[in-house]
Amino acid sequence: MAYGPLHPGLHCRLNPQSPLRVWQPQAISHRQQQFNNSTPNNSTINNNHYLCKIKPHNTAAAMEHEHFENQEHEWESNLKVTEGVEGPIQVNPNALERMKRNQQQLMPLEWYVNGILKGDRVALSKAITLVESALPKHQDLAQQIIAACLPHAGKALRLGITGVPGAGKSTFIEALGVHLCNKGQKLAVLAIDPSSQRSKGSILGDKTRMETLSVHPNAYIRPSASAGTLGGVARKTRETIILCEAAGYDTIFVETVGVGQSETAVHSMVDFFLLILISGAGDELQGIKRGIMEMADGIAVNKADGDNVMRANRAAAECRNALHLFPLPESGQETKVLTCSALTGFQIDEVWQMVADHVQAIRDNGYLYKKRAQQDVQMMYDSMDSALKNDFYQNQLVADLLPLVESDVRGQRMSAYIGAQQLLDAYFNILKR
Ligand SMILES: Nc1nc2c(ncn2[C@@H]2O[C@H](COP(=O)(O)OP(=O)(O)O)[C@@H](O)[C@H]2O)c(=O)[nH]1
Ligand SMILES: [Mg+2]
Repeated sequence: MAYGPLHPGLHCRLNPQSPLRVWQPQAISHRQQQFNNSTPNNSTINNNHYLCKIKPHNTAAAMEHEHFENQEHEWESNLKVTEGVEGPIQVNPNALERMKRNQQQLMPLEWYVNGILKGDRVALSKAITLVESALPKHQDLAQQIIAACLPHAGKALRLGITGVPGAGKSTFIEALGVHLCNKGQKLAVLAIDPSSQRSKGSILGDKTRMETLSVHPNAYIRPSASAGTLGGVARKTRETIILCEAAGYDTIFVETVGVGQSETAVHSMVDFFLLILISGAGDELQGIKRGIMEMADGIAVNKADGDNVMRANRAAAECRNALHLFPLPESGQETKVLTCSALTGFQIDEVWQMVADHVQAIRDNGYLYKKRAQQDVQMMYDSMDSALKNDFYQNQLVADLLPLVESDVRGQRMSAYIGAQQLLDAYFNILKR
């Protein structure tokens, strides 16, 4: 039996499988107290994660302890756990069943379209659920709704917001969003999060950060689509933008929640791409990919409050210097850098002015239409890519062959290229038949 001296007078054996390897000092002293009060010789603590044995302090007891230690013992818990009592059911199971049935029940096309055009949130939410659904019959209906809504879409200002986790994106959205909604604008907040299948949509957690905004009558916050690949999520977010615009939302925010390529996806669906930065310990621009700086139409150095103001100003100056090295963006507009504080509201209005001025300028010089046309074409290619990929992977023969070929490639019995070619040949032969 292996003991480790984790605490004076306390020897402990950890279960090797246990994820819990850290002792909490209060817990130990409490248990030691328990031992001193109630157990003269030996005590074991077993909470399923670890087995622990407390060594007595006096010599006589210690000898007895040694003797005891040399014997094999069944360890028992001295933590008495009273079994819990199952609480009453919170929701009427019949009502839950009914709700599920209602959710799955499809309404006629006109119900969705008329509802959305009237700005009805229930119709909008249900239509977005169809857009996000993987069921073919839901997808069919969703596409019809989108087609009917398309002529009424396209009028909103679409703002993409990116930045490392913790930069203050959600707090910024709350501050700016409430400001805009109070001025009478209608705002929809969406998030793009390819990782949300695991995290179950982190914007849901953010809803608590957007406390005022989430209950504002002019705001509509929608957790991100949580299905599968980035391509799929991006397509669904684009389609959701169309529905929100048809429902009368004149400002759309899309927040990147996931990391990595989601920036590119958001960039491909918005009019203005705002990068939110925070000042670090000197090397402000370290770790920010040049590509993201190049994509940004404007940069806000957030958390310019308290004793962080100087650092934020310095970070903004460094950003401006770095941007001088980049060529002028295709929009013809220079990338501006401002400092702000989402927490105190400092310069939030100025950041919005920067966005509005930029969008007005590209509307005037015609770049906005070119950009949106490019984005639509990109959406077409993305849709084809994902449809082709789906068809390939859903093909039964491919599904049967794939594990065999993969195992051969993994075992170095076949080159990766030949493996791919064999699968593609099998698929193309079926198509030709
Ligand atoms: N001091 C200060 N803290 C901020 C500011 N904006 C956000 N925070 C804090 O930074 C943390 C992360 O903010 P959050 O909005 O969740 O960041 P996100 O991950 O980019 O969405 C929270 O604890 C916020 O309270 C700001 O302007 N100043
Ligand atoms: Mg957030």
